[in-house]
Amino acid sequence: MNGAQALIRTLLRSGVDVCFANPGTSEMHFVAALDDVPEMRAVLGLFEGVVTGAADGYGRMAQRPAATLLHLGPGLGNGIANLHNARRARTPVVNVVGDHATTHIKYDPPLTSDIESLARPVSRWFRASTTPEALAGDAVDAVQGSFGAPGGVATLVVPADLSWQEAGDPASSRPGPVVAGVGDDAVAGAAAALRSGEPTVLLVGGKAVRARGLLAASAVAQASGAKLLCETFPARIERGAGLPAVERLGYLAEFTIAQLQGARHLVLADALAPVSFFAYPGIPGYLVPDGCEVHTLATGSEDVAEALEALADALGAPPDSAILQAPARPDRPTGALNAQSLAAAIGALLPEDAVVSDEGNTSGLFVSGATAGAPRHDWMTLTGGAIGQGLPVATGAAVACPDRPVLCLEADGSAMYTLQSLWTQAREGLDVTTVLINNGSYAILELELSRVGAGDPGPRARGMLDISHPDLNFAALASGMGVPASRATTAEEFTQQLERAFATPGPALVEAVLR
Ligand SMILES: Cc1ncc(C[n+]2csc(CCOP(=O)(O)OP(=O)(O)O)c2C)c(N)n1
Ligand SMILES: [Mg+2]
Repeated sequence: MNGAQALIRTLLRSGVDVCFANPGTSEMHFVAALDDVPEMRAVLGLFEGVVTGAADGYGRMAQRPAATLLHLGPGLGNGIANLHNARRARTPVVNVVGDHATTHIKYDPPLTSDIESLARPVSRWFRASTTPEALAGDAVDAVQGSFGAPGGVATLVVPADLSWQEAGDPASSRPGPVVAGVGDDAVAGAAAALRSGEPTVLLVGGKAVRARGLLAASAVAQASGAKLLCETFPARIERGAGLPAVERLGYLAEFTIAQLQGARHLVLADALAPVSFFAYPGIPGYLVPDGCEVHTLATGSEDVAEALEALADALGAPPDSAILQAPARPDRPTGALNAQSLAAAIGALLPEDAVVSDEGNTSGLFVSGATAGAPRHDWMTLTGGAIGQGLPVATGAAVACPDRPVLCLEADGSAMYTLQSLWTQAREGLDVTTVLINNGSYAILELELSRVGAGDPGPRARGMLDISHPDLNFAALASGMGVPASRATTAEEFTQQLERAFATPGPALVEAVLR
C-alpha cells in the first residue's frame, strides 16, 4: 500500500468519506488511489473556492468533516476566502494540500511557496507530513484537529513522494466531536442577571441556534422576561413552524444599537459581544450599550445546549414553555418582481425540510421574514463576510443531505466568484434550486459608500459598483454548465418558475431580474 492509499483508507476509517477536490500533478497518486478505494466519494470542483466552500457546507450539515484536495500554495490560496468563512463558522474541514516531493523542493521549482504561511491564519490545526509511515497517524490527528473544540479547518500538507512511497497500514482510531461541560458559576451568573429584574438580552449564536438550544433559550426568555436575540450571521440556524422564532441582530450598527437599547445585562450563549461589521465615522464600533454588564454563559468550545437547559432549570422554567412559531405562509405574489414579492414567493413555496444557503445580500433581506412560518428548515449565512460562499455551501450541503431539498439564495455579484459550483451540481445531480438575484449591482456597496462618508460618488466611483454593463445573463451561464435555467421578470413568472424548479429533482436555476 502506498502513502496515498493509506491516507484515503485512514480518512475513511476516521469517518471522512467525501473529498472535494481540485488536483494537480503533486496529487496524482491520491487521484489514482480513488479507484482502489471506491468508498471515498470524490467530488470535483473547477475552482478551489468551490472546493473549500463545499467542504464548509458539507461540514455545517453533516457535523463531521469532508476532506478537500488542493494543489500546493496557489491552490490553497485560491480556496482561502471560503476557508476563512468556514473558520468563522467553526466548521470541521480536513484540508489536504499536496506539495512537491521532499527531495525536489530544494530546487525551488515554479510552484514552490510557503504553504504554512498561507494555511496558518485559516487553520486551527496544521501539520506538514514528513514520512510515509507517519502519514496515517497525521491524518487521524488532522480529523481530530478539525473537531476542535471548537471545530475548524485542519490543514495537512502531503509531499508527493510520501504518497508514492510504500507506507504502513492505515490507522483506525475514530476521532469525534469534543465539547467541554459548562461550569456551574457561568450558569449561576447568568441566572442572577436574568433574575435581577433589570432589562436583559439573551444573545444566542453558534450551536445555541440549533433546535435544542433554541427551545431552552425560549423557555429562559419566557421565565425571565429577557429579550431573545440571535447573532447577525449564524453558521446554521434551525427555524420555521414548530420551533422558537428568534430575531437576528441587524447588519447595520444603527439597527443593533436600537435592538440592544436599554439593556443592563447581556447573556452570551455561544455568541460574541456585538460589534459593528465595519467602522464608520461617528458611529460606535462596540455595540454593547454603556453600563450593560456582559455575562458569558457558554463559549463555542462548551456544550451550550446543556448550559441553556441548566439555565432554564435554574430559573424554574418548565421544559415545554418555549414559544413555538405557528405555521404561516404568505400568499403567492402578483405584479412587479422586487425584493418583497421575491420573498413572498419563496415563503409561499419553500419545501418541507429544506436547507437554505443564504447569500441573497440586499435583495434577500425580506426572505427570512417571509419564511419564518414555513415548514421547518435549516438556514446557513455568510459567517465570515467573504462573498462567493453561497453556491459552494449549497453544493456541499446537498452532498451531505441527499434527501433534502436545498435552496441557494444568491446575489449576482457574489455569484460571479464561484459560479462554477453549478457545474459540480449538474455533474453530481444535486437537488439544489438556485434563486439568482440579478440587480445588476454591488448594491450594498452603494449604501456603504455613503455610510462611510466617502462623499458624493462621481461616475467613475459609481462605475465600480455597477455590474450591469455588460448585462449578465445567468440563465444562459447556468445552461452552459448543464443546469436547467429560466429567467423571470414578474412576480407571477418567478413564482411559477420557482415552483417548477422545486418540483424537479436535480439542480435548477431561476434568475430573478430585479430592475
Ligand atoms: C471576498 C470578498 N471580496 C469583496 C468583498 C466586498 N464586497 C462586499 S459586498 C460586495 C458586492 C455584493 O454584491 P451582490 O452580491 O450583487 O449583492 P448586492 O449588494 O447587490 O445585494 C462586495 C464586492 C467581500 N465582502 N468579500
Ligand atoms: Mg447585486
